[in-house]
This record gives sequence, structure tokens and C-alpha cells, in this order.
Amino acid sequence: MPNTLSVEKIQDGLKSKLFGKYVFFAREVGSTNDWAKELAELGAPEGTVAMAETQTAGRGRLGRKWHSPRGGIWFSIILRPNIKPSEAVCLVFLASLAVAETLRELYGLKVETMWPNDVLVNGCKVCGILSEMKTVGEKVEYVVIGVGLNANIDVKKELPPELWETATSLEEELGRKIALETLFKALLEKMEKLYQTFLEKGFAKVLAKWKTYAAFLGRVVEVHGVGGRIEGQAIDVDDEGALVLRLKHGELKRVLAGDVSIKIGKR
Ligand code: BT5
Repeated sequence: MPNTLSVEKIQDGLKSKLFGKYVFFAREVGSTNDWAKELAELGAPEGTVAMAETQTAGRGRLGRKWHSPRGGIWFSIILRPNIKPSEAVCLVFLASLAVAETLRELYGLKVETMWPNDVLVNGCKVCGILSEMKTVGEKVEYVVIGVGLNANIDVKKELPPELWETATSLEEELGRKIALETLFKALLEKMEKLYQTFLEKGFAKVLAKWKTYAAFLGRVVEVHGVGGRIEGQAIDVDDEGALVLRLKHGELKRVLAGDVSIKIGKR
């Protein structure tokens, strides 16, 4: 199974209308999110994709490094929804749901969504999402959703030792390499479908589906963020995408889906 991507193969028979209509592709780029932002500034339409075989400066949140060796799916898509800036967080849930559903449907994997921006298989991160937006006043001009999905990656050979315990890949989970174009095509189609649902019916429908994959709900979690560390039982994710925790003495606390990460406690 080749680890190189072909744009022709991606676009051949692609059923989505907007998503992937324009695909900018490079063998190597700094960060596809930066590239997509440049394209958005130049007026690229909604659904335009920037994609690369490898990234030399792949980013996570707060400038954390995202390792992007050949064999992964590293792309960013430009969206121009007519929503308030505070609603843009919904698009991260939409993207992680699209990844979770696609992986389950194509490969039968037991996938979990992890608040706020990860997709896990067997408790390890297979995908991370980075959303960035430009606003003008109370209007969203564009949102760039960056998706990093470890597909044909040998974790122990291609990712650094500090990630061996927490990261996984489709190759690792399936014991074989997969056809990257087939996966990417299915993912674009799924994302577009969910995006339409979101625009027409609102976030509640997307969130309800996302929660069916959210195995951490009900578990005790530790949340790490700018405000320090909080421990509590994960009760819900509310309609603004905030995590609702029940703290030690029963009081409820909402944690906004910003630059925080969570760890699941023992059952
Ligand atoms: C994320 O950040 O999970 C968002 C990752 C988004 C990557 C995509 S790739 C296409 C687009 N272009 C970009 O430049 N970025 C997006 P965060 O939640 O902050 O997690 C970052 C942490 O994940 C790192 O600090 C590492 O611990 C871990 N990590 C790094 N590379 C990884 C990988 N390939 N697989 C699993 N974990 C990884």
C-alpha cells in the first residue's frame, strides 16, 4: 500500500460537493493550518483543503508540536459558516465525530471521542484536531479545521518515545496499512454531511451523536488547564461544548473547551 497520496485518486468519484472541490497538496509543508489560513486570506472558498504528506512544523494547541511523518493524513479545511465566534467550537466536535464515524464504518474500530479535541482507539490518541478562526467584530470570517490522523504509521519507528504510551495509529490497530485516499474521501464526505446537519438543524444533533462515542462520560477525570488541575466526575458536555464536572462535594463545574487537557482516572 503506497504511503504517498494522489490528489487525482482523492477527487475521483468524490461525492461531497464543496468539501475537497479544491485540494492544495504538497509533499512537505510547515503546517497545513498556516497554509489554509493563507489561502483563506486570499479568498479561497468554503471546503478548500490544504494537505501535505509531511509537515515540518505541525502544531497542536498552544503551539505544541504535532509529529507528522509520511503515512498520516494531515490536512486543514476552510469553513465560512454564518455563526458567532462562540459557536465555532462546535466545528471541532463535528470534525472529531466525522473521524470517529468514518473509522468505525470503514474499519469496524472501537473508537472514542475525547473532550475536547481528540479521537482515541484503545485509549490512545489516533487523531487530534486544531481549529483556528478569524473574526471581524462579532462575525466569523473563516474557520480552519486542522485534522491530524495517524494512519499508516509505525508508532515505535516514526513517533518519539514519549508518545509510545499515549499515541496509536490505524496501522498499529489494524495490523495492516490502509488506502489513504479511500479514508480521506470517506472523511471529507462525512464531514460535509455533518456540516450540513449542523447548519440546518443546529449543534444539538451533532453533539448527541458525538456523545455516543464519548466513553469518558461518567468517569472520574482530571482536567489540566490555565487555572490548574481540577478533578471530578465527567457528567456531560453541554450545548456550548463545555465539560460539566461533578466535584467532590457534589457541586457542578463547567469547564470551557479551550486549552485544557484531560486524563481519565481509574474505574
Ligand atoms: C492536537 O493538539 O491534538 C491538535 C493536532 C492537530 C494536528 C493537525 S495536522 C493538520 C493541521 N496542521 C497543523 O499544524 N495542525 C493540524 P493538542 O491537543 O495540543 O495535542 C498535542 C499533543 O499531542 C502533543 O503535545 C503530543 O503530546 C501529542 N502528539 C503530537 N504528535 C502526535 C501524533 N502524531 N499522534 C498522537 N499524539 C501526538
